[in-house]
Amino acid sequence: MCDLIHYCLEDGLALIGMAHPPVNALSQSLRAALIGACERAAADDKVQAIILYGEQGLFSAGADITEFGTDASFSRPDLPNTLVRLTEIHKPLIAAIGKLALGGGLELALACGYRIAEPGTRVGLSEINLGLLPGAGGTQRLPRLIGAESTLNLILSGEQIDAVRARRLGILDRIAASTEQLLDEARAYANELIDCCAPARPADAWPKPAEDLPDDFLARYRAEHEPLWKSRLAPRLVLSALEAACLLPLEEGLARELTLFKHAEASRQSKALRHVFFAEREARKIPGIEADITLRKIEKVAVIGAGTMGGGIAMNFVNAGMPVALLELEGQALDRGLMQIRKNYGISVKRGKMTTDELEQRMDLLFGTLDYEDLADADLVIEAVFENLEVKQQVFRNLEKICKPGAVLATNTSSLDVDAIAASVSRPQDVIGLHFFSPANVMRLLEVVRGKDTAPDVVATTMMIAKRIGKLPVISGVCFGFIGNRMLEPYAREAHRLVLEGATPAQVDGVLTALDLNMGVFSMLDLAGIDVSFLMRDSNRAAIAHDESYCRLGEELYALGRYGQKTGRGFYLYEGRDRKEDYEVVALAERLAGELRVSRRSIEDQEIHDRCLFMLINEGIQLLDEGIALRASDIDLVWINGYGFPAHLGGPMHYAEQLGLEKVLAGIQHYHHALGDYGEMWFQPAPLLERLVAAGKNRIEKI
Ligand code: T1G
Repeated sequence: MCDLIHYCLEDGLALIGMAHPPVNALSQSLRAALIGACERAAADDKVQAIILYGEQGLFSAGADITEFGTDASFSRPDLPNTLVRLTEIHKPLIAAIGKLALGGGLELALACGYRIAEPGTRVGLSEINLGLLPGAGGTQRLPRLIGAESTLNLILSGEQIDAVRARRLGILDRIAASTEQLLDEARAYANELIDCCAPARPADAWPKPAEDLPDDFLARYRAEHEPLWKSRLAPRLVLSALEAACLLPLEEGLARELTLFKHAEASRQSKALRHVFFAEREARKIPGIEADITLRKIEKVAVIGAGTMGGGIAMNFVNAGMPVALLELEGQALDRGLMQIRKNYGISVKRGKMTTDELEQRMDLLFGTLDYEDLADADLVIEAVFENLEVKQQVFRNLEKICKPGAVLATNTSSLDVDAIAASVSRPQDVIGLHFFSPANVMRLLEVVRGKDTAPDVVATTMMIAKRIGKLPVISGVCFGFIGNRMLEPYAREAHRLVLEGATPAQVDGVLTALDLNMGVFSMLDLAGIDVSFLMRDSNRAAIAHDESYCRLGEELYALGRYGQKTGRGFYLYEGRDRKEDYEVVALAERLAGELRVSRRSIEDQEIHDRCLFMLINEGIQLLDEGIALRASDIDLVWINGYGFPAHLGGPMHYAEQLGLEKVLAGIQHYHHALGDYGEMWFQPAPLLERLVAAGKNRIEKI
């Protein structure tokens, strides 16, 4: 038997172990080996039952994603037909599931007649996260096992569920006592099935998957959920596949599923989401830093500042089971911070996501203090104090006196110069930027800002700890705004300038949300606070090239005390959670345009799209050229996970490649000439963009 499959015959049982590390991705070679082994077992009279398991423990993470979009995806034996064949084997086939069965991995287990899993197993049909739908029987077999509604919820969530819930739903027949006992219990299960002459496959638990549902269930489901799907294709295809499961015989349903899957696989949205999947894994790899570099031990964490950011940052580590010392200067501020953390966890308890015991266990990991001395044994210290360079430098000078050698000293600054902060201590090699996005305990993105002196092991250690606390770390070099906020500047500049030129905030935001961005520029600024963006720009005036032609609108609103949602008025009017256009803002824009001699006109949506997006893209390409961002896909991850850019567009860089770099450059050149002095000043194509187009390239990379 080839090395992808371990085949063992013992006491009438064929044990077939999949050995295709790291995740038993069901590539063509593994499919061929698997079907060969199963056919061998089916044909062997000495074999009375078959057990399928993951040789290294993990069962399977599904189809091989690298095959999608290539001929290998459906190269024989393709997965759908492989699984049909497994269902035809006339002997009990038991899936012994270790660790994970995702996507095609779970479909493989569903093609088996019986399923037993180890206690820590997680299963799911996660194809939706790749812009796909289950394409090897999941949309047809699972409804016949657990019903249409449970299947729909599981597929559309794309989530992994634990073994207990999977057992309760009926996906698993049994849960082994432990990981170590999984195979033994699978053997015992197989022998029980043999002894009681169990059928190769039990009868469908739900022969009519929707028999307990109203006739209009799917129509109502679509009507209720479609607005949330925005322009996403995959959820709509999933619904069509479930409809087939409810209305058609299995064989016809499988054919329908295959048609829908191929449509999804060929879609731009799935290509974009597959790009994002691999981008997230690529982001962990830092050129010049060996994957096996010795990391610093991080067991004790300290956070300085118990405000919104500091509290959120502390929660990340507490959630990962790590003790955190939370330092404040005043008792009241510390108490407020600890109370807010407790309140945040209390919301999770109310939502049933946490028990009160778990809340107390987490709070017990928090140690509030007013004394820097209590930070002496911390392995990692993160400051989240007021966004002012001098204040932060003083904090680091204090840390230098207190912290043990080798402690990592991190700043949560969102835009200040990390090198200037590092220069305030004599151990700059221990200093790094960890830019959390607010709310820090929710947002996945973490910009890891590498100073010029930051030690490689400090970079590698923080990348590891980021993953440990469930963050998506993206490396950035030091510049104003790092990657995300640096790109936000020109993107927001165009939005502001367009309002001076005749658009309204709602029109600009409408164009951006029509592209499926979570929020437009102005609703985002109202949420973050016009005061916050004003103070950030005010404290960095030298760092941001700007002219008042677009800053004045925000500055006037700031001066009027209109900070956005927090004051009920910003670019919009807020009544509770309702957001309304405010014609005073339009009148203000008209006045400012007069003062600044900006001519006003009716503006097409396409111009709004092109000016905002092309300037966003241009800045990203410039960041790549400067070496601030390591790769274009990192930039995509920042904007998807930090700014709500739709993942099904792949991020601004991937989107630019889909639009065509030539078109982006032509658009920038057009506005360079079409907008007078303003255009000449701001619509400067990034040299790398010009070089890529001149070289006939449409893939954004440094040349
Ligand atoms: N195919 C190919 N490579 C995969 C893979 C997959 N399914 N899953 C992981 N890898 C690679 C990954 O790129 C990385 O490679 C290495 O394995 C370790 O992964 C027909 C159509 C399983 C939870 O969506 O969610 O089945 O960077 O770094 O953090 O209906 O990987 O080391 O070179 O992520 O421990 C459905 C996707 C596919 C699961 C492990 N399956 N994978 O996370 O390690 S579509 C999925 C994951 C499908 C069928 C449909 C995670 C993980 P490298 P990792 P991890």
